[in-house]
Amino acid sequence: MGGFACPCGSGFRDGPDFAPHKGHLISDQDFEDFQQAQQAGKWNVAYWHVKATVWQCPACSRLHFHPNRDTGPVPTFAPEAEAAGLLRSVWGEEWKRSLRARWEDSSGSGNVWWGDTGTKEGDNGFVELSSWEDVEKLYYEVFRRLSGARRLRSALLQRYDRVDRNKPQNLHYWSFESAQWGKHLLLGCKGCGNTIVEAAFAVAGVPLDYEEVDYSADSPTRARLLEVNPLGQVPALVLSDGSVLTESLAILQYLDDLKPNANLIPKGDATRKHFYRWAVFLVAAVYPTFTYGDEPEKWVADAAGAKMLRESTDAHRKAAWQQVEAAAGGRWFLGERFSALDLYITVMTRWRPGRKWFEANTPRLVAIAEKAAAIPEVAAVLARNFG
Ligand SMILES: N[C@@H](CCC(=O)N[C@@H](CS)C(=O)NCC(=O)O)C(=O)O
Repeated sequence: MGGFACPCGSGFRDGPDFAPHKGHLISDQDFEDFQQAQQAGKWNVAYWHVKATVWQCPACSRLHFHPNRDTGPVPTFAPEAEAAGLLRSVWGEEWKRSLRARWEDSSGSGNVWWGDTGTKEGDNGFVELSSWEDVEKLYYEVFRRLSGARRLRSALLQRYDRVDRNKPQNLHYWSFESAQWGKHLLLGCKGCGNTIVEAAFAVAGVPLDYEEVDYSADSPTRARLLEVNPLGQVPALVLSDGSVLTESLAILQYLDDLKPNANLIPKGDATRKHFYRWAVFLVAAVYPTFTYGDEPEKWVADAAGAKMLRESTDAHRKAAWQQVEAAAGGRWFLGERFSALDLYITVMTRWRPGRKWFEANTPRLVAIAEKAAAIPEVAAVLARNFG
């Protein structure tokens, strides 16, 4: 939709983004379908329920009603009384705005925009800039002002570097939904795999509620754990919408999506593939040695078989750790950069076969674990779990 010729004689444009003279109508009969699709994150389906897009002529307040599924002529409705601003947000000036900033190394240009990009009054803006420092400075200035006043919906700072002009680095991302972080609930048991997740949330600065459960067969909290994770394992994370995430790596990936700047998972460089290789190795090769070795009698009927299973999983674990040791890059597992792998190592080297064995056989992993344990946020989590 480009421009409108209003019967009043004036013309106006469809845009710009978040124009205060543009709105959407949904039939009450479709409203719950719309909400349901939205909550499921199916934005295309949700938009399908928008019955019409409506524009209000800024000169005469006439409404131009454009049914979304009908290409016929646009009906217009003239008000009988003063009717300016009908399509503005119900929150008035307090509406939650988007903030976006982008910079392109190749063209040496960038811009920052927030709110209604076409309106100069109020806290809205579109500013073109010719230095990266200015883009970054203005972005954070507006970010602090709008988020402080609770008038921000989402914010994104992107830089298109010369290496890959089409793929921006997302340098800062924030959303209103992810700001409601207090609602994450982690089910875990002291010193178990949830410690890795707790440490990652602490490093990312995302608050976490915690519920202690015991996964053993006769425990009074097992029923509660099974309700959340039918596999009976921790960590299990309950999100604010009630949905559940299990599997430590899936949880870390989710957290990394929420807080990309926490640098838990490398993005856009060569270490990313090594991160995934060794993270999956830890959860798929090392972790199961505990699943089948912790209580071998769960898996094998006779005592001799159970003893053998315990011994063979212990031996297999040691061999797997030697491979991890051989691949350790230096300061951190991936070399110069910290990642969530260092948190896995920090926690898992506190499990069997015990610290002494790790010190004797995997000194590089122990050094990484000690360095990570000195990060104050990690230290607090370790003290709670192993102290
Ligand atoms: N692949 C899972 C493994 C989780 C796991 O094995 N957790 C242990 C505690 S550290 C557990 O719940 N064990 C009880 C069981 O497997 O029944 C992950 O990465 O989160």
